Amino acid sequence: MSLKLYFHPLSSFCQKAMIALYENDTPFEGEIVDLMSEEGRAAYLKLWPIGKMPILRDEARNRMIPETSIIIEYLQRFYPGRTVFVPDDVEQALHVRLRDRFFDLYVNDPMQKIVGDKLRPEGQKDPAGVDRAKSLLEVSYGLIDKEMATKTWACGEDFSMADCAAAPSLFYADKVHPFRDQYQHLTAYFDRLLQRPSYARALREAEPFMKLFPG
Ligand SMILES: N[C@@H](CCC(=O)N[C@@H](CS)C(=O)NCC(=O)O)C(=O)O
Repeated sequence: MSLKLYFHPLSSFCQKAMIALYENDTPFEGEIVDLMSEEGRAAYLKLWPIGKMPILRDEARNRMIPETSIIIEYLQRFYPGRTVFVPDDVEQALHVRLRDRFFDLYVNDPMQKIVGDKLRPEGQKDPAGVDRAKSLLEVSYGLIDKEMATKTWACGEDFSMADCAAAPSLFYADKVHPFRDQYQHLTAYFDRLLQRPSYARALREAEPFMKLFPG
């Protein structure tokens, strides 16, 4: 098999890449990375010294691809399928990339800040940083809610890379700073994401690890 994904099923960014792979039934081998163990981390740092998951190895093309948005664009280009993650049309493509960045930077990142803080030992917590992250999530929720009043998926009628970014980030964001009930269109969108078979599968595979999620 040409493609190997180094990942952890619980990780939101790894789920983003898995959704893209599952959308098009792209064959790949998964290797679970344990960044919590010293050995696992050291081995992973040899592959990608930045130490962020996931990373995609393409044996056929002798490439290592980090960064989920680049992984998805790579899949689109070299392993295309029925779901088109980034449209050919230049303006539509920019819109998808913007929405993808939005979910990564303004939902996933603040969510990770809050989760990361829960894992910090007493005395090393950052309440001001957590407050900032929650404020940012509020702004993001409001913007997504408005946006989703007229759309099925993040960029319109077609599922795209932006939806791959949205599903896992919203799932965990709702756990640490709930949006359900307060944001009607966002909630309806999130419910559609939960029904999407590619994400439902990623979520099912994360289930056995969910007890590791703090809080
Ligand atoms: N910009 C990166 C972010 C990846 C990322 O933050 N991954 C998290 C897991 S969800 C991670 O590896 N965290 C481990 C760490 O920071 O030590 C991407 O899109 O791939």
